[in-house]
Amino acid sequence: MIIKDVNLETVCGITSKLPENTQPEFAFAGKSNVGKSSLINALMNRKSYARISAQPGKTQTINFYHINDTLYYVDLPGYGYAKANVEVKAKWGKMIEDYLHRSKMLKCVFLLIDIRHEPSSNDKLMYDWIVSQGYQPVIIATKADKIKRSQLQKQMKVLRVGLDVGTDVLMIPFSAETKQGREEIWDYIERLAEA
Ligand SMILES: Nc1nc2c(ncn2[C@@H]2O[C@H](COP(=O)(O)OP(=O)(O)OP(=O)(O)O)[C@@H](O)[C@H]2O)c(=O)[nH]1
Ligand SMILES: [Mg+2]
Repeated sequence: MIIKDVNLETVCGITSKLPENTQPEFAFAGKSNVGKSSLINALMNRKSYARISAQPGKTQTINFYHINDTLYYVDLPGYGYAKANVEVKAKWGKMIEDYLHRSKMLKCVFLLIDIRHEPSSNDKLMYDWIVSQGYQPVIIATKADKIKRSQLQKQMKVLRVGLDVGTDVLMIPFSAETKQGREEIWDYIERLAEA
């Protein structure tokens, strides 16, 4: 995908109304700090257009990035951010649920899981919940640069077992450092956007 133009078009907080976009949307979900904003930056060919932080809980809104005036990347707030208070956490959860439930243009949800760790109960809940909303999530195994190449297959298996998904579910290892996996994700998005 050639990125000609990116524009943070809509930012939705807990009280904002969600946009009614008419072009395909691709959403990125996953726990706090897993690398959602970093992936979106890589997919936009921008270093830091989407805000990234070493501190979890950076993205606290739903951000719609308009790409080439043809499709949207949707950066979701991370779940399981321990420091947020219960009320805030519940509101973020509701916001993500509302979005997945209501979007008419959502083509695919990418669920990001850190390649180094066994999926948490929240990851599993999120996976099952996305499925229950009628979407088949694509798993992105993030931070692939943090493990040895020789460990890659083994760690992918750990994610599959943890989420209880077979090899029929697409899982793409990705690194924002090396950009491993970026082309594959772009190709996938392009294909769905045109479909
Ligand atoms: N080594 C390495 N670090 C990464 C990678 N992706 C993200 N990080 C780091 O992980 C931290 C969190 O990245 P973000 O992209 O902000 O994560 P997020 O999922 O958007 O987090 P929230 O907005 O809090 O939900 C930052 O310090 C990033 O630099 C990766 O592929 N490799
Ligand atoms: Mg973020």
